[in-house]
Amino acid sequence: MLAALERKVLWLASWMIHNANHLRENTDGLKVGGHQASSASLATIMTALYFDVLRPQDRVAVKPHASPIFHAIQYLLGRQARERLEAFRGYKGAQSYPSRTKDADDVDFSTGSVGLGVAQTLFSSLTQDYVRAHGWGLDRPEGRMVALVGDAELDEGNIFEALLEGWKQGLRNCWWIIDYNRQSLDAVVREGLWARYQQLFNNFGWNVVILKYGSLQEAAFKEPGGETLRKWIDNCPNQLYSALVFAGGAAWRKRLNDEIGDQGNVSKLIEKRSDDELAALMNNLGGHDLPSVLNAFHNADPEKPTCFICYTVKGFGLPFAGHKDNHAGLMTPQQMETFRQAMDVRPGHEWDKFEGLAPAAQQLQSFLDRVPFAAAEPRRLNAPPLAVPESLSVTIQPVMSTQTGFGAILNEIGRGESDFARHIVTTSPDVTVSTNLGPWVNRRGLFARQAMADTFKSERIPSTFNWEFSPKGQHIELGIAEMNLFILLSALGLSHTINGERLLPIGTLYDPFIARGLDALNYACYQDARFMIVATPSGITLAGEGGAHQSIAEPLIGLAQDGLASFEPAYADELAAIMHWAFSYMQKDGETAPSERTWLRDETGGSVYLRLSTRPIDQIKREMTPELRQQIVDGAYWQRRPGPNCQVAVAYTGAVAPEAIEAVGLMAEDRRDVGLLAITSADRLNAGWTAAQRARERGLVHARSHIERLLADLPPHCGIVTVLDGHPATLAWLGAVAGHRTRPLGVEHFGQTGSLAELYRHYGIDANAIVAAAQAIAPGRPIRHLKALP
Ligand SMILES: Cc1ncc(C[n+]2csc(CCOP(=O)(O)OP(=O)(O)O)c2C)c(N)n1
Ligand SMILES: [Mg+2]
Repeated sequence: MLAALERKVLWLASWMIHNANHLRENTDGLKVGGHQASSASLATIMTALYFDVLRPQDRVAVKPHASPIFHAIQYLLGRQARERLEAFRGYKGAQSYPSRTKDADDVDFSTGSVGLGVAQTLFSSLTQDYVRAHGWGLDRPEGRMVALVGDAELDEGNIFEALLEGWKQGLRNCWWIIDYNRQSLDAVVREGLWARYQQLFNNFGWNVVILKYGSLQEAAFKEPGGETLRKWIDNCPNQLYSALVFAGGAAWRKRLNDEIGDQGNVSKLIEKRSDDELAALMNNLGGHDLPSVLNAFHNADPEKPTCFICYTVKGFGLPFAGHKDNHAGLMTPQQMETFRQAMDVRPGHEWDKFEGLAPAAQQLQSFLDRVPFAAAEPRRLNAPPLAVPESLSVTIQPVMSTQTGFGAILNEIGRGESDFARHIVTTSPDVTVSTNLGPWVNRRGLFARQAMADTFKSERIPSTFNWEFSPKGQHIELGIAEMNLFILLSALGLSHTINGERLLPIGTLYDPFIARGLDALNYACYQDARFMIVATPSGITLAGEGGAHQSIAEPLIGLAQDGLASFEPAYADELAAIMHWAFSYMQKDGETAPSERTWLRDETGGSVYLRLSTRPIDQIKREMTPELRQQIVDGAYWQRRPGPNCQVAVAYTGAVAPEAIEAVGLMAEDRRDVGLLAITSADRLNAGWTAAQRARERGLVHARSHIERLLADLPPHCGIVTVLDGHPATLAWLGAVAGHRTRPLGVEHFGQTGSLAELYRHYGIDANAIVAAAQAIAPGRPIRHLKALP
């Protein structure tokens, strides 16, 4: 039965690709892409997994190019529509690479950027352990987190970073199945890679299972002369093996005869097989042998992570099997026709599920109906939102930084025993203390499956921080790798759909190092994982630390990254309002229609990025009215409303608030009614503005976004000076909203060490630079307090 399904899966995947209209054309005008070969090498393994081995609670990251095989399997299981397969790689069709958010057929983990899906399974397994250690979801069976990994995928460094972390955290229930087809995109891989992998995985505490020979080969090795054949196979270089797979039976015969053919027994072994039989024998690698594959999977130990190195042939069963140029290769119409005949598929019956298979349709269907993986509905779980407290309390010191505010807010949350507090999980790549998570960790402890005492504490050596690990801890301490931070956040942030238990994950790191994990952050957002990142310190405000630690481009990342609402507050009360909103926003999963007030799609929810600073600044004594709170969350408010005679306004973000305020003061005598706009989220302002414009273009003439309403207070001839400690383009677009002349100030060049005042002056974001810019765009009488610029 499985063999028939394997055949069908290979056919459907090949047909799907052949049929797709959206493939690139190469320079000769031939269609390429679709990755028929790359998919085919996993046909056997995925047949075994999905139709036999997997259980509904298991979760799989399928390597990007095996997407057609995955969709074909889902189709056979009745979970994918034929129309989507017909539209593979097309609009609203099955996606080129499995996508949790864009595919309709229950993709567990998206893949595409190689290496990330693999690491996601490891962190998902740790997340499952975290959830269960906290006593949640114990009525459900434990799932195995499985990655189907291309062998060239293991070149990605993030995999090794994850391996190290998995070893530290006592990883279990995780399988990495390596499709060892010894081919990457361009070429054939180096000899003997498997041995490096084996050592490496063993070193990190994994079991390693090598599936090299199929059962046909094992049987042949037992024949007289079989050992010689085995030795020949073992010594055959990857390139040659691939080339012979491509060339077929006659070529195998010639080569084997040339090299080992004069050795009596082995000659007989070769002679007694036809060309086709010989090719079948030589292609019968472990990863294409159902009995070997099933046996290996069924005997894996859940208590240890397991790496299966499965020898396969790229393009197995297809005419270009083994050819090193096959990566994007597509079967020609003639080859497809031959393949169709070989598969016994009649024209017009290409999509029929049981066409050309030996077992009766009824038998096949009743087998499919009983497949364990497809037994429970639905596999994708959910958890109700956790109630967020009315407000987050924080004692505002007269002078404080947003980073201190963050530590204080979490410390307050940490005092409580609410469900909300219990579901927060924090994590940081070795910057827990320096990002102010210390007080929270002191209260809630570090997580480990096995308790570990803080030796400093037990030895009674005074220390500010209590570093005790237990299964109840709520902080996951990571090594420095930022990739791991974001993939862990991705796993924690999907816990509600994978474990049926919602977590509120918060990750902290230094702002510039977002770039180090950026692809993983993008990946986490693409999967719609829900988390909060708190990035601090940021910008040249970090003066003394120098250019390597001073972020410039991150505000633009915040603006552009889909799935991530970005904020950069200046004051602690703003931060409390934003975090309060964020905890609800992270849990939303509603309508896609935008709000008619802001044109933001807040009901769909998302993740949140807070760019914070270590700079202590004077706080404003004020009441947090509901209106102010709303505006802070919407992205901006007039800190000083522009008067009717206003000629210039200053719009600032974040830590440069004191410079903006000072500049407004310096100008007051010479420019009337100067406005001061506090921008807490350039991202949300920009998104609302774009959406409102689109709505108007569609005929909703009254659509107005928050920034449009705010700037309506500003006379048209006014100039706007924008300023932030980050790239000036972040706010430069404000001028386009209502056509105000705008001068954007910010940091464009690498930072350096110096005092705050020196750096702000050097990069042109101090009060004097703001005044100079104001004078230039809002001419009038000279501003008396303006000094010559350096
Ligand atoms: C981060 C990233 N870089 C590059 C690519 C382009 N790419 C897709 S698959 C691939 C290599 C495929 O080799 P392997 O993992 O061995 O898979 P196979 O095709 O052999 O099954 C490359 C370089 C990618 N998808 N992601
Ligand atoms: Mg490969």
